Amino acid sequence: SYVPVPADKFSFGLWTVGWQGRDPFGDATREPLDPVETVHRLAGLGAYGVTFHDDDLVPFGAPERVREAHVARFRKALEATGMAVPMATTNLFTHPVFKDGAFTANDREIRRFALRKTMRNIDLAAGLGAHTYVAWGGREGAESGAAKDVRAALDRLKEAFDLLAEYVTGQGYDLRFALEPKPNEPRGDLLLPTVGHALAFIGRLERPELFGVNPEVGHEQMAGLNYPHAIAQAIWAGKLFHLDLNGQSGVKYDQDLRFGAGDLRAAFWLVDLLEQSGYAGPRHFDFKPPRTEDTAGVWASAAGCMRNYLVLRERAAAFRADPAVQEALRAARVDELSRPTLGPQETPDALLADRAAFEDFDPAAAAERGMAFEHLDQLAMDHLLGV
Ligand code: 3MF
Ligand code: MG
Ligand code: MG
Ligand code: MG
Repeated sequence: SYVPVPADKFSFGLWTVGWQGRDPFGDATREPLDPVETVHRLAGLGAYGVTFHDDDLVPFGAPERVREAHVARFRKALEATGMAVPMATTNLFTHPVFKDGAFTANDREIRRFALRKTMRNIDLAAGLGAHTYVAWGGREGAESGAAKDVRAALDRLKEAFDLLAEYVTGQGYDLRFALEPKPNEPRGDLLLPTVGHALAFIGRLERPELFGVNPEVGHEQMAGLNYPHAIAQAIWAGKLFHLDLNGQSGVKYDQDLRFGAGDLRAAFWLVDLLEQSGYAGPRHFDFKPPRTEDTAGVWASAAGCMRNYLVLRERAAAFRADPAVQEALRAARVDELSRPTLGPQETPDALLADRAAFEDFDPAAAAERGMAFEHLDQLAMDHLLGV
């Protein structure tokens, strides 16, 4: 059966099921959703956690007393359902003040406001037990060339994250940051457009150990990139702190389809990778139930995200357990790649002295050996299709 349980570690953003369907061409098609109802509904569906932007929980600019009341209701719902808050994040993109970005806005006052808004929600996140703080750039980017000095913007981005890391450390919070790359939308070009850009940026921060990535399926695919490969490199670098699961059909606008929709084969390889890698973090959905859906459709869409993950998890496990697959993997020499290319302590001189590696090596004969990848991939396809 594909019934999710909290041990599966599925989580959802309040803004996902709460999306009212407003897009650049049309108004909202659904009423606002009360975060308290969301917590209860998601718990009923078998999720373990819920995540939020500050403004998802408390309307922007609400006075302190109102803020406290919203947080108290939310906390009560968490306690009543046993739902966790594994992650929180800041909305630095909806209010018009952020029209030119937040940490990299040209306007210095806006940058300082953005930092304070973030620190305020970090306090709340830590208080609710979150261990990950996600930072998606939102509107950090540009539409035109001279308007944004990208090198200065990266200096300011580093300055912001160094400050936030110092703050979290000083407060003694058990919280790490996960940067979320995205190539474009809402700006024409965004800073830190891919997982690779984000990993390179993290290496320049003062406390890189506090920073990892939060890659989103659709964001990498919008750039035509291979999401499982991005996740594999993030894992390899020890930087997969969190992730955003959803669906996307190729290079186009950010679709945020439910997980499993769009590129199904990428979803299969992703689940295969996550389950094999020992990734123990949340399986977090950042999707949007299409604006065609009513309330029932919203919850059907959320349930579909989890169901598809569980189906794919089962299919991937069956693929790995199949003796025909294991034989095909050997025929494809996949295991050979795990063997170091050099012998233990082999020096450049030792490699130069090895005639088998070059002088006596027959490239033509090696080139003739087929790789048998097609047979292997067809077995994967059969497992994925359940035949
Ligand atoms: C935008 C996103 C964001 C981020 C979120 C940080 C609104 O395309 O993916 O969702 O995920 O702001 O968690
Ligand atoms: Mg997104
Ligand atoms: Mg998206
Ligand atoms: Mg996202």
